Amino acid sequence: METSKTVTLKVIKSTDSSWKGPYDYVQEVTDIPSSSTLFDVMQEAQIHGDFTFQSKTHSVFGEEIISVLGIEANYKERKEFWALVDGATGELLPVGASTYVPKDGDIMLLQMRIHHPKQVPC
Ligand code: B12
Repeated sequence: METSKTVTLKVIKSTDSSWKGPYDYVQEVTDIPSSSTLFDVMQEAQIHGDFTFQSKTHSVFGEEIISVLGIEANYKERKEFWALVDGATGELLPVGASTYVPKDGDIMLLQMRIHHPKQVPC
């Protein structure tokens, strides 16, 4: 029997803000299967709330998040990317949205960040 979980999705649109907030958007996604990936959580949030996002599929790493709440990351000109962040620690998730499986009660932060080539994991 599969149990369910609750995951909170938070968004920070400005590259000037700390991962601790203030947040531009917060949504609790409840009653989803415990096997749900972050990508599943985001799709669910899109169905039940005002959350929107776009992604493209990479042949190896799965879904890459390219825009959130209508805002596209401009990597070419500004080295911006939509970072997938652990909302409890501020650390980047080690894998992409369609691979990462958040635990019950987790906070997942989507934060616009500037890419610094020496950071981990990329
Ligand atoms: C540079 C880089 C980035 C840059 C890409 C900039 C650009 N547009 O050129 C930026 C900073 C945007 C980036 C972001 C992320 N990355 Co990155 N990235 C890399 C790195 C170091 C090199 C990629 C590359 O240029 N390859 C050469 C080109 C010719 O091949 P390519 O397939 O066309 O490359 C594209 C993809 O790699 C894509 N891409 C980069 N990272 C990711 C991550 C995911 C999940 C997806 C779907 C696509 C993707 O961007 C490249 C250019 O379009 C790789 C390490 C590696 N060895 O591959 C990690 C790597 C691919 N990234 C990784 C991760 C985890 C991420 C993030 C999820 C981190 C995070 N927590 O936010 C985010 C993506 C978030 C999102 N929005 O979905 C992991 C993926 C692991 C996995 N099994 O899922 C890798 C393997 C690093 C690692 N060893 O952990 N990344």
